[in-house]
Amino acid sequence: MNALFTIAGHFIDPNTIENIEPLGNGLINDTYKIMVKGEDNPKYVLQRINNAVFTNVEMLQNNIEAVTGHIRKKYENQDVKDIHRRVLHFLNADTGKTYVVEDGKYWRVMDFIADSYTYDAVTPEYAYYAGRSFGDFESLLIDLEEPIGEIIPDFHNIEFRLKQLEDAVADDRVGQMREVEVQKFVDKIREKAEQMCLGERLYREGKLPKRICHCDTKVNNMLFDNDGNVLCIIDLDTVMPSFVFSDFGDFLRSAANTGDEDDPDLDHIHFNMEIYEAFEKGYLEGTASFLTPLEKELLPYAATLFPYMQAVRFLTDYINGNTYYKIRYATHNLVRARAQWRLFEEAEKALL
Ligand code: GN1
Ligand code: MG
Repeated sequence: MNALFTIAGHFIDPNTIENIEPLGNGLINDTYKIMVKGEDNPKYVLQRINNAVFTNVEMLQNNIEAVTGHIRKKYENQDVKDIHRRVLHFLNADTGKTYVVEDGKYWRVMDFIADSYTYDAVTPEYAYYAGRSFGDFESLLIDLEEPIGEIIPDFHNIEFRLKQLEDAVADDRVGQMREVEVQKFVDKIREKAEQMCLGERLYREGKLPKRICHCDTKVNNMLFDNDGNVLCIIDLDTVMPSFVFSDFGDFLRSAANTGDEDDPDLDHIHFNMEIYEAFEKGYLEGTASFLTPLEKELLPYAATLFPYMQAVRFLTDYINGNTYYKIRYATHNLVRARAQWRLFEEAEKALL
């Protein structure tokens, strides 16, 4: 714990810190809440940025500051109340930047938003608000002038993800390709590949735009208040130019799944159309000013693309020997991939 106090001390007076405790369940970064003396609620969030995943932390923080700054300015002009609860705010460190490097590890601190809640599952009503909020988020950023770097190149490019899978299969670093299930899994993925690469083809034909998207719209990346209103969009690391499919598809990948992302019991996994419809309604309202007919038409495709892509990514990591996602047991990525594949099949049944 002492090491964490020292790191936090670059951002705040270390003598005020009471305790630093783990927070949340992200698969990439490590997150903690900072309790300060004399206050019941946590006051700050301390986060270690996974710089194996986000290799350009300078660009990462520049992106986030551009995005939060732009949204904050708009809220100020609209006289929005409680702006500090609606947009993330990162603290400056004694280095003059919003991050510090200690022993090759990167850290940042943001304000904790008290009396806020995250959920791993939502009702249709909450899904509607979420759709509206992610739509508004894209809409707020539509006129952002500062350039936003592609922080993880080809992050949601399914052709690239399939190429990574093929490379993993060819390398077979840890011998997973001996498993018949894995071979068959790869074959099933290949059979659907052409169909799922539709978005990239349309992009090359100049028919599909990229917009500034959140790119990690899992249900638990949104804070709600006591009354179920959406407070704030969090986890802004992956904000970058992408197809709007990213935000639409990734939300439903988590929210419309009646099971868990890593559910070992595939019978739990169905695609909840009520959630889909509620989210779509909100999302179409939030994006009404800019979404093109083609983007709208392809929203069902987006909802199938994301479980497909996530199955590809989890399976690739499994074949590579689990170097990317945090795992809790040896076959965790395979279990996740199976669950995402089932969700893909269920989404296809429901939507296409
Ligand atoms: C990762 O960090 P977290 O858990 O919010 C991943 C997403 C995946 C997700 C799967 C940078 O997000 O792309 O969809 O896990 N983020 C990165 O749960 O790879
Ligand atoms: Mg997250």
